[in-house]
Amino acid sequence: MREHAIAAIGADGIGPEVVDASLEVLDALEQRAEGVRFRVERFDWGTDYYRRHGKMMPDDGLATLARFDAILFGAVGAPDVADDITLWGLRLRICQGFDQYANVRPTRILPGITSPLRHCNPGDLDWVIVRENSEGEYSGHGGRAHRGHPEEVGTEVAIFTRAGVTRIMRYAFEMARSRPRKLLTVVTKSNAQRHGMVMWDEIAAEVAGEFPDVTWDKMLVDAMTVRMTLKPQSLDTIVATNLHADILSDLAGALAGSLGVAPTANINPQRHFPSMFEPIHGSAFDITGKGIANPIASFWSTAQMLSHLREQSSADRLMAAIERTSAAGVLTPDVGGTATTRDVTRAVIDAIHTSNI
Ligand code: GGG
Repeated sequence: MREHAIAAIGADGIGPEVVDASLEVLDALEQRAEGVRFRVERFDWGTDYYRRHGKMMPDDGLATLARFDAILFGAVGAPDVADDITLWGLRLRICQGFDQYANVRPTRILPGITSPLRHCNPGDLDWVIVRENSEGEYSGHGGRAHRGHPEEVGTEVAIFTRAGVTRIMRYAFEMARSRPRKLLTVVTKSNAQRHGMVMWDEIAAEVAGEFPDVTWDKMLVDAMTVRMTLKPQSLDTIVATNLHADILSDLAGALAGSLGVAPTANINPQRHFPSMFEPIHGSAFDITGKGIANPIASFWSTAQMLSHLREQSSADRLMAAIERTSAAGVLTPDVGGTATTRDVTRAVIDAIHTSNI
């Protein structure tokens, strides 16, 4: 029996709704697979926890999570608590504490879902964005002085290290090499940011020497938004800094139909720590509790988790079930349908039970 310990943290807004749906799906996958068991433990950390305890998770939260094989996460953010507290107190604390330096964001137009791009066929948009997930603009360095005075100053320092840039470039080139087109675009802003970003470009060129079979090019982040919109088929694997990739992947999700279908994996490639899987979207307070959150991003993230746990046949079965459900038009309102979270979850579970994969 292969047993995997999964920590489930729904956290805020629609996070618990989509994580609960994913756990039902995981249960169905366990029933279909031979010799696999998912031992799930739920944690009530997040903004409600913060309101009760003054912190987003307990002080020994990372030590608790370290005992698990993977983390399934929902979303953070609440209207009445500052976003930097909720983000740094939970999601970034886990990403940085567990050195999950590679954030992997696949984007595809699923069958039955329409891209807002005119003339864009499903095969024209098939990308993986690799987001540097441990440093850069999210290093947390900077400060404030002379608060409230006219001469107040605030600094936000982006830190790029040779070690950090080299490892994410290697990860991205490996990812590009594993895909049929072997094509990588390195996103930069080295025309205006002339220190860290110039080093980023230099290291990209150095690492490229280790991957002669991968074709690569370089794009300024502003021009990249244009290329993603007008020539989506010219892209395949993309690597960008923490902030650039955060922005570009929201655009990617929208171009694929909705952020409601956009998954992400926060990976510690060395497996020294558990990796974390979550939808790209945030807590979406405007639709919380209405039962219409799109669970597909969380399901797809669950498929990423299964691949990471080396349960590839369950991952394939889940992706096939998601595609069968979207192709059949069982879609939530964000992608033009009238289905509820429950309807989509039931359809995916049915597809898991009846598939021949
Ligand atoms: N599930 C993703 C999530 O909760 N994101 C909240 C957020 O504000 N993220 C900002 C960021 O990752 O840069």
